[in-house]
Amino acid sequence: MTDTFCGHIVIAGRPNVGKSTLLNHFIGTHLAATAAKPQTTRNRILGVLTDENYQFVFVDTPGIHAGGKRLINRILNKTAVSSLPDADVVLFVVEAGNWREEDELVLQHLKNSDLAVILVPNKIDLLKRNQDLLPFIKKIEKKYNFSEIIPCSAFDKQAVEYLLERLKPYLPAAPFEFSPDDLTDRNMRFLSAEMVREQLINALEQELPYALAVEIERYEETDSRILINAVIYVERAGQKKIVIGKQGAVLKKVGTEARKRIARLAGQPVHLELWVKVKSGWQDNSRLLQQFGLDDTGRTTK
Ligand SMILES: Nc1nc2c(ncn2[C@@H]2O[C@H](COP(=O)(O)OP(=O)(O)OP(=O)(O)O)[C@@H](O)[C@H]2O)c(=O)[nH]1
Ligand SMILES: [Mg+2]
Repeated sequence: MTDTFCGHIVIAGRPNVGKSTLLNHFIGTHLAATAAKPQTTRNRILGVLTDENYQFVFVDTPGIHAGGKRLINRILNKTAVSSLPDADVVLFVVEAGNWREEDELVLQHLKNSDLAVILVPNKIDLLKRNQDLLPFIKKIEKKYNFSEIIPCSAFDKQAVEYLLERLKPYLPAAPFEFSPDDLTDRNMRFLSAEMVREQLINALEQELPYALAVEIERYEETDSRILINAVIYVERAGQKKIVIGKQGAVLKKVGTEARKRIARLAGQPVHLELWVKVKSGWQDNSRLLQQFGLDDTGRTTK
């Protein structure tokens, strides 16, 4: 007999609904990259929260999407869908009041998997009128036998705590999978690359973020600080100019912000150097995708 409870909560949904933001608020740390543009998350990332005898293992996934024709799109979808069978419960995150075709696509995958699914209409703070929530839920609840429907705003501490409480019954009696101090399965190398990519997405115009990949070439811990060299890969020479910005202004801003975030995560000062290189067609090149931590089996490689 064990007196601990531990389970996997897979956070799934179309891009940009707030999955990674929810993960970060569940664990109380800015671990996963978030941005106001779709397809920010590219890998499966675990976020671990241990609360007395409960261990929640949250699984953040890329947004399931339609339309993208490149190899990277297939990999992102595969990574998300292949995470589902591991779930003790799925949080199906949607945007309150804004049901789209891609939500329907996610639902199809959930129907195929026959899992316990909690529907989470997120971003309720953005609803123009509170009374719009109920008709939205009424429309969606018929589509699947949802275990529960729990609307929330990822920025609302009370709502997030309430969700956590409601998740407890789904965690099976089991030994802890991680040490109670662990926050994630990912190492600082991976998280550093994500923090750089996040700042790039925030700094750049709509289309460019898709063309970016970040690789950590050097990660070295010295007595006084961590030394990191990161390479930003773009697809075309013109994009390199944009990433660098006038007199290096964009790159400088990205570097400053990313360095702060990495230092906060590592709890140590960081020296970060950024380089930009062109690798055309990397989004369709399985060798390069693998090099950047993505592979076409949907497995995460870094
Ligand atoms: N107003 C509001 N914005 C939110 C909420 N949750 C997330 N956001 C914002 O929505 C945007 C997308 O959030 P992400 O967490 O990156 O979304 P995601 O579902 O992980 O997106 P992908 O990784 O692209 O699939 C960000 O700008 C967030 O700040 C919320 O409850 N309310
Ligand atoms: Mg995300």
